[in-house]
Amino acid sequence: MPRQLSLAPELYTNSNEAVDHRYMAQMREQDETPAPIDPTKPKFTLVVGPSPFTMMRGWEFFLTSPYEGATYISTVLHNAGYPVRIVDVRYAVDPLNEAYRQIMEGTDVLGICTFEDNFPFVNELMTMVKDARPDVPIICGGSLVTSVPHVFMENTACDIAVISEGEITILELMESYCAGRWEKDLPSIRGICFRGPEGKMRRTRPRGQMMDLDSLPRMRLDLWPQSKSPMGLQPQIISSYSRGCKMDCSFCYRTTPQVRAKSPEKMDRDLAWLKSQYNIDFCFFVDLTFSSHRRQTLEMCDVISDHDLRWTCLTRCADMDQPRINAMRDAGADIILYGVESLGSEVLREARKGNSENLTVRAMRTTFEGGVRFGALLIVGLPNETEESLGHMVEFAESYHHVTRVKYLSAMPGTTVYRQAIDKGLMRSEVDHLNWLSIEQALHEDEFLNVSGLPERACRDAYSRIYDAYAPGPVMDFKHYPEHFNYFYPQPNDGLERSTSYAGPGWRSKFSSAGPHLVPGSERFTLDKIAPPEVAAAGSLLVPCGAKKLSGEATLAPASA
Ligand code: B12
Ligand code: SF4
Repeated sequence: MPRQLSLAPELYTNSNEAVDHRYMAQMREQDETPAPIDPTKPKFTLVVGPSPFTMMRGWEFFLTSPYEGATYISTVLHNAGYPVRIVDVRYAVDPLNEAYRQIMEGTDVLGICTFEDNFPFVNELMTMVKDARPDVPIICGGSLVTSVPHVFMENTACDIAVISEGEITILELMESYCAGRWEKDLPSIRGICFRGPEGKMRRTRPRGQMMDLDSLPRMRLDLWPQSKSPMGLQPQIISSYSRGCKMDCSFCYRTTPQVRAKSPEKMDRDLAWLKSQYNIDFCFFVDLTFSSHRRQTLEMCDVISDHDLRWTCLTRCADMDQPRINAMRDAGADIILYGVESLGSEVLREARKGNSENLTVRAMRTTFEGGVRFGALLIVGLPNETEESLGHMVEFAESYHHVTRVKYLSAMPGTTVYRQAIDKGLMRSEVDHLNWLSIEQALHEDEFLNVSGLPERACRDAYSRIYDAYAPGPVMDFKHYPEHFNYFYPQPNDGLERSTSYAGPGWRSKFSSAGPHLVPGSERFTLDKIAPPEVAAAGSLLVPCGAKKLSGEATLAPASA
């Protein structure tokens, strides 16, 4: 347990009351034998909104894959007999009107997945739905509403905010709703915020996290609309064996921070199901730190190796050694993503990262020697970064060409960095900041909150050079490109021989990043419009960001590229 916990203390509790055990038992039973869909039960629509986030070449599958949070929420409801529909507008041209249209096709209760980068969409959608159908209750869940429930309850039409893990809470909420008992029950349903009769936000006791992840059902990926599309489900999926992280970095938000893991037997059953039902061939294990515990990592690799998968995962440099890398290689690991973030010792100390340049170099050598690819995740603009330490990071990237993601530091709600940004007056209001976060595309022209105080030019130059030094992602033959996608920056430079020997010559010559189009109206949220002038001047003067040039200057390549 870290010494200083920066996230809300209520996130560190356990779902260990009688009611939790009842629903965990129900989830297990209904995984074996799902209840038949009962047409008299309320129709539950779950909306997955747009994100401006782009991915570098070889990682596009990550943007379009069904993902775990929405899958688990819809699966437990489906298995309990509710008619559930996922409305996935992640890459619709006009996500707001498309989501509204689909909701109006038949919804009794609306669930919305909230993320750091979709506040304006969620906010505007809730207003539209409430105007048309005030009788439809709106339940929000996910990382954003968990980090700032007060913003939702004070500024939006959200009726109920589900905090942290959602499987038990949504089952309890819906059972009570079906029985017409919300008025009486809501104050005692743990893990929610709702509006009391006087209109004031009320927060119930925390739900906490399940201690036994084996209660989770096997994921029903066929609930996603992609499974009914002409090409069917993509064979690359997102999955995990654990939730939480033992660390507490200053810039990172964890919706379910406590470390909990499935048993190897459960993992084996899950992978066998995913393989046989959905014919998957690649998995991104999104455990926050896949290799944190040596014995467990070895056990999980043993399980994975029985399922003939190629895969990738996220982890920490400090949590790698020869036995782990060998087991990961033997189980099919293609590239391992490491949260390097920075090389500056003062930067890493301030960020509570528990990493150092030495550990990074050691992890990189261990990974290379194990025959696995090393992918560094880097941040430009953390507190205490200097021009010198940034320059060193650029040299590191250009020497090895093993970067898989670079981002400007983002003040994510609920984190230490976020609170510091508020204290320093970098935001006019939390709502302004949330609106602004919806235009961050993970491209070099993004606007940024200049927390480090470095010159904008130094940050942008470092970003561009690091970006150009990245390695190919693991899925170069991705076929499920959506019809409406944006393709950025053809890059004729192949980088090191290591990259071409993996991905072939010209591997990023058509585009080097791809992602959805920005949502119409994004131009309302640029820093010059929503932040103090000195803040806009420090991180948005030199290049127009995507939202400023919405007229469409991005390079477009054919959809089938
Ligand atoms: C896979 C992943 C992605 C993928 C897939 C997208 C996705 N939407 O999941 C991609 C690459 C696209 C992605 C992109 C981004 N991500 Co991301 N991502 C993750 C990751 C690694 C796993 C998510 C996951 O599946 N978790 C496991 C599931 C079970 O947990 P969950 O998603 O929180 O869902 C549970 C509850 O939140 C709740 N719940 C969720 N939705 C709903 C809806 C309802 C109605 C209810 C009742 C409950 C409920 O119940 C679920 C089950 O318990 C997490 C880290 C992590 N391990 O959680 C980060 C994380 C979610 N991402 C994060 C961020 C910031 C982003 C980006 C904005 C990029 C950025 N700026 O860095 C983008 C945009 C996200 C988006 N709009 O989709 C942050 C979110 C912080 C925040 N406060 O919002 C996280 C927590 C990582 C981190 N520590 O920084 N991400
Ligand atoms: S950045 Fe990584 S190591 Fe740090 S708290 Fe987040 S998931 Fe854990």
